[in-house]
Amino acid sequence: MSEKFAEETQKLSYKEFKKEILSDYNIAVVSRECSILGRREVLTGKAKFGIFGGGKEVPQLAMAKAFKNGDWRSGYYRDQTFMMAIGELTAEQFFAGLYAHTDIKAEPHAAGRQMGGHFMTHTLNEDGNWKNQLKQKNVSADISPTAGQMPRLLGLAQASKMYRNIEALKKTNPFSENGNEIAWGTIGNASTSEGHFFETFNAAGVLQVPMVISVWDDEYGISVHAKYQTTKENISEILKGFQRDENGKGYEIFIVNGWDYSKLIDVYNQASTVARNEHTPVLIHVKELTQPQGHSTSGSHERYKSEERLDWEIKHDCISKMREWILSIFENEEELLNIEKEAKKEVNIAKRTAWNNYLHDIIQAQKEVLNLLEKVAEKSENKPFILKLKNELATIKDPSKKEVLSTARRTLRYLIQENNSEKTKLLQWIENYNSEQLYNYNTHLYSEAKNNVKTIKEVKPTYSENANFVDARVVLKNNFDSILSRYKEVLIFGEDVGKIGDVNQGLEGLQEKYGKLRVADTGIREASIMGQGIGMAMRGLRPIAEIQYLDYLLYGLQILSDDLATLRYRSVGKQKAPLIVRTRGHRLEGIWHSGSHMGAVIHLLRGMYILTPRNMTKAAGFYNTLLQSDEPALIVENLNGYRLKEKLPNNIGDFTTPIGVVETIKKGNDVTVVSYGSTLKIVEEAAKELAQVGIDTEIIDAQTLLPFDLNHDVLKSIKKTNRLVIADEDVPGGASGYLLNEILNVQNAYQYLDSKPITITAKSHRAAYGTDGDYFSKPSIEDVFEKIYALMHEVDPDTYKKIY
Ligand SMILES: Cc1ncc(C[n+]2csc(CCOP(=O)(O)OP(=O)(O)O)c2C)c(N)n1
Ligand SMILES: [Mg+2]
Repeated sequence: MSEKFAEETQKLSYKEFKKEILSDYNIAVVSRECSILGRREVLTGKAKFGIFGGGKEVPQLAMAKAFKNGDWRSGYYRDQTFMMAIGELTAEQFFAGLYAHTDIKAEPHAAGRQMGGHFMTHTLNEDGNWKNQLKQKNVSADISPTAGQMPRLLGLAQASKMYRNIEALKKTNPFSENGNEIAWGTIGNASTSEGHFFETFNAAGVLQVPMVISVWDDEYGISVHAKYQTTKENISEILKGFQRDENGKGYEIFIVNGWDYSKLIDVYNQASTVARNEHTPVLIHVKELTQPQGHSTSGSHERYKSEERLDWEIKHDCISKMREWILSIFENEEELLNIEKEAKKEVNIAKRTAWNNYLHDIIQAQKEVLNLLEKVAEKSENKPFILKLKNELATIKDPSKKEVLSTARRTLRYLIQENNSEKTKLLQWIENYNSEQLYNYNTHLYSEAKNNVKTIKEVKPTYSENANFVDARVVLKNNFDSILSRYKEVLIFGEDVGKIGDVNQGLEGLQEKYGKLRVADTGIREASIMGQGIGMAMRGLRPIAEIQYLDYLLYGLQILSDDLATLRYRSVGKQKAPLIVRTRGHRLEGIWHSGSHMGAVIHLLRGMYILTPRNMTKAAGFYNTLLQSDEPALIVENLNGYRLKEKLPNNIGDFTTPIGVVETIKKGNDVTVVSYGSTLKIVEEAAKELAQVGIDTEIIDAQTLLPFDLNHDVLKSIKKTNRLVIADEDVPGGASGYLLNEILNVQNAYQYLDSKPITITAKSHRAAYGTDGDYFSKPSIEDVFEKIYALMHEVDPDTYKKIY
């Protein structure tokens, strides 16, 4: 027994001490039994896929002991024991997750939306408002991409720093008590090879935030040994330079074997103290862990581990080692045998109960369909065919929803010619069942709460009679000033955001005014800037995280796509992260400062709002709208718009730009032109020239790509003009392809078109540098003029004679 542990335990009575250890042992054994039976359930076909925490039980018991209410975990799929130890996972829930039970009461971790092993706790009430995070243990919803949990971890930890150090945030709140909360990260040894790990690790060292990262080291990443993963096969060894010392702040680094229960408890205690009190980040390298069942149910580890390694794993199994240790102290095997026997029983019962609960409603649905089929068959000319379907369904012992519903739907084909009350009942049943499943599988991509973004009313900018025209960046700057003074939880950060107030001075002077924490420079590390935003937004703050140029969003795009954009959906509306991502893009110079890859962005970021303001007043209005609600969004400002003149509104901070609403910026009768962002200026110029030859365009600013035109105003315009042109700077078929689909298929505008709809886009390659590079890469005024003119030539060749 280690010294510290002995000291701790002296405070407990012998009885309590023993009780706690045996209770821990019980959790470990229950967890292991879940893994063993879980694998069997998959291999016998009752569940689709299994990834379990076998071999990593003991360190998780220690982590759970140090984990306090208000703390956060951002981890990965091996942490079932930790979840059990903090009281947030029962064996029954474990199996409900494995079977994908869609009732969130039975399966609180994802209501079946995520594969087992992906956990969360609920941070939102039914109405979408925050719960008190200080009264619970908080687990941010897991994702599968390796190291994808790291960027968010940084933000979760940084929130504590903000709450501790920003005066205005110190008031009582449901997120933090003086920044005492730790963000605990877990990651597999192999996943530390990912850039996200190193980037986050460095950033947390710079920021000095209360973050404790545990590396569960089992020497493998699926079949690939550490020698292919990690320099020197040792992550703590190569991270030694991060150790804090007399030369500067850094990390506290611990190394401990994963089977050493008492040492682990010491280490986690120390880590907790350092991180909580000093806000120093900590690495705990937990070595000598195993994977007794292999990586997942898709393979077996005998394929890639040597006999010798397999033998070593048996000897170093953390539960066996813990058992040896307990016996060396208490010398009573009887108790342990009893715990093991009871655990087997308990898990078996939990498994059966979860299965029966999961099946209950499906079997009920099966019965209903069998009944309905029996009745429709009676009256149908196709009786034998329907009865065949019915009998097939009846023989399925453990039906899936798919089997039940598809039988019902296929039956309808035999009833096409018939009309009777039994058929109506079957139709009704299908409709009801579909809408129930719609809730189970298709809701919560965006907020469904009362204050969702779409409900925020438009407030137009207003102007004094003698309003000044100013550089457009001043509109933004004044608006950010107003935002920072109104919303104490707003934090703005990114590369060059602090000292110089961003590369276009949209935040000029605001760091001086609001301090280095609220308007902050960051390192060049887009993924973890996004992570800072996600994590802090999960803890009640309102981060505005800047990506310097739209082109560099790609570095942060994975985490936005996999983590932020899926958060509401994967948590079934039980978690949110209302992060605003600010960037600037479209037209300027060269391959990496002219990006307008909006098609790529909108398809990867469903779950966020994608806003493309045509000027800075519109952009400012979007920030104001978003802050009145709680949904994540990306705002793309126009890179070439900051120095253009805009009139300075006199209701800065109050005006809003509505989301999902287009704006007609020029009325016309001949052709509807839909565009957005920088391209609008080109379109407007072309429209003037087209007017000179008698072509009357109607120009519509899409304003928001996600969502697009909820009121179907474009359709109304097309009903008048019967012609459609979409113009943007993305690649052919990019965002223009998306808009075309929205307009033709969602709004059903195809039926009002008298001409082929056309798109005017940039070339497929990226924009070449310089004025001429731009001219030959992106749509020009001449391109827009000529394409629209050619369209009108086709309509009326006599009036609009060929140019070429
Ligand atoms: C980005 C990404 N690449 C690949 C995978 C597939 N994958 C899942 S787990 C895993 C190995 C992870 O090993 P390690 O981090 O050591 O964790 P362990 O499973 O050993 O606990 C891989 C390659 C993934 N989920 N995400
Ligand atoms: Mg591993």
